Amino acid sequence: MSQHQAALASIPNTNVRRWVEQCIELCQPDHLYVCNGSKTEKQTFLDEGCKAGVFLKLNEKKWPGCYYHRSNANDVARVEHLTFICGPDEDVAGPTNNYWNDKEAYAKLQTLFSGCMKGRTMYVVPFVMGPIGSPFAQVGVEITDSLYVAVSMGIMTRMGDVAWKQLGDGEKFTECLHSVGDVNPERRYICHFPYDNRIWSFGSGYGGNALLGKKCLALRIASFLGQKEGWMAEHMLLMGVENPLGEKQYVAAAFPSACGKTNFAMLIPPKAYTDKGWKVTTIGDDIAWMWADKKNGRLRAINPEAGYFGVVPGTNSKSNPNAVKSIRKDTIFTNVGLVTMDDGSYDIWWEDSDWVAPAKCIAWDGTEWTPGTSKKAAHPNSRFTAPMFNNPVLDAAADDPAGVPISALIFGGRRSKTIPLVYQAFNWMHGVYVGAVLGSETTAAATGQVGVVRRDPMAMLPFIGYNIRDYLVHWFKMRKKLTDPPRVFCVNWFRKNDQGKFMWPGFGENMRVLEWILNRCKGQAYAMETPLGWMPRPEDINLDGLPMDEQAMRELQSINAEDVKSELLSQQELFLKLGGDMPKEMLFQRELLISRL
Ligand code: OXD
Ligand code: MN
Repeated sequence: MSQHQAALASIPNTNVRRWVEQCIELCQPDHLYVCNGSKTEKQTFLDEGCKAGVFLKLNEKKWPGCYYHRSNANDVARVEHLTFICGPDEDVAGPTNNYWNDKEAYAKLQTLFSGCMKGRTMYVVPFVMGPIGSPFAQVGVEITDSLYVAVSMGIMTRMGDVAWKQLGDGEKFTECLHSVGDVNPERRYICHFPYDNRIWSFGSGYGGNALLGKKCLALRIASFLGQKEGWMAEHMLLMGVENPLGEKQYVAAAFPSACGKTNFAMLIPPKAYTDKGWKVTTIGDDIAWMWADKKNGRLRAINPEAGYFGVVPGTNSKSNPNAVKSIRKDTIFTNVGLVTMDDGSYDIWWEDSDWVAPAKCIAWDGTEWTPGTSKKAAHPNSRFTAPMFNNPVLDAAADDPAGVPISALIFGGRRSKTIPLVYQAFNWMHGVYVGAVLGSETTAAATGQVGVVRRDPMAMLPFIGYNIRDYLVHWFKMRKKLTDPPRVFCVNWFRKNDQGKFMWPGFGENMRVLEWILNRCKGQAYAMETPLGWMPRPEDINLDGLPMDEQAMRELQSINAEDVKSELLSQQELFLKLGGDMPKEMLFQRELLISRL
């Protein structure tokens, strides 16, 4: 116990110390280690991890400071069916979350955590979500028995002694208790206790279930706190766009999974734009915390994270050159293909990378892979964990505690029909409706049924940490605080023509749409009124250098009244789910849309 006592004494905050003592009693670890976040500590973790088989060091020349990790083959993704919102009554979870009575959840998980760290080390990982010193930064402390989690939290958050400074002798920190247990899906639970500012996660070592600062704290718990305290935690990327005059505007955008959020956040404008001096910079690629600026009534935002946890397959110099540069050093690769080089060192490979396939490699599930094998070398959800400071286009304000002012909010989904390339909502209240009914088509990777439109309100469906009724009301109510609200837009990069071909080139060319959006925010671009919202005429989007004419643009922007009526019917799914709990503003907005049609 004396080893524990010495480590405990290094925790400066008495509230944290008391809680760690309780967790020691429950989990009974052999060793206790309190992380300080230093470089030496990180290297020690990586070296220990290599000895223990948790990490493999990659070839230092090709991948400096990079490591390979493979998770259990049964543990490669978020598990929504095992993710719970817990509280004294069901209302806190609402119709879109799994609910578990808090007393029952605590009782069940206590039996699982009991003695689960015997023979293991308990890592105490203090961290800050948000730039240090920001009034919106939140402190969390994760207790975990996974070295992989401790190292990854060091990349994804501001981790270590900085958190003790941010917390001082305060009481407000999120208690995050995690154990990989025996990595058994039968004993896997991701539980959130929003009333207790607490997360208990058992049985998984996968990022979204185990790096508790990310989806669990920065979205589920934070969205609950935000509703109580009058701010917002959203599943949004944040980017800056500077025009040739040196004027900078910031944009927040929500897209459901598999719609290219990381690509958009690191977009490289077409040459015609960069030649003129346009620049795009990244603040964040996944999560935004936003509030109303008391001084001017505008929306401001920070990215609570410090790293990128991105999908690897498909990352290449065409799809996302800045991501390729961001992952070339100090990155952890999880569940990609593992290649042994001639000198015995290790390389990695993934589908749709910049490299030709190796003659053979070890696939994500640990079996041998050769080209032509029907399975993938890299799991479709294999991930990179990279520090945001690696990003060559990181925005100068990415670490600014004051955050950045948001000019535009963009919602987008994957829709092969019906939804035009871009339109602007009439106002904030209409924009909330547009975001709330956001839909996206399922892809082959995700389910057997391709092309089914799923409603994913604000791209937050799996991440709203409380009742969706109160969440939507909170969005509407934010209007009162925002005397100068951002303009709200809907985009669809994925519309197809009758031959099944994408009508818009996407990727860097999305800059052309962004230009119109940002000019609208400054009152400097034309738009026509349509039943859906304000839309650019074909000549209002810069098509210079694109093999696309105004007629093609007209088709891309066309609205078919019958299709929009079917869309309205399909939105019914969401209205039925909420039933009598649907906020009345949503019903008003739907009536307005019907009357415009
Ligand atoms: C993510 C997700 O991992 O949205 O960011 O699933
Ligand atoms: Mn995400």
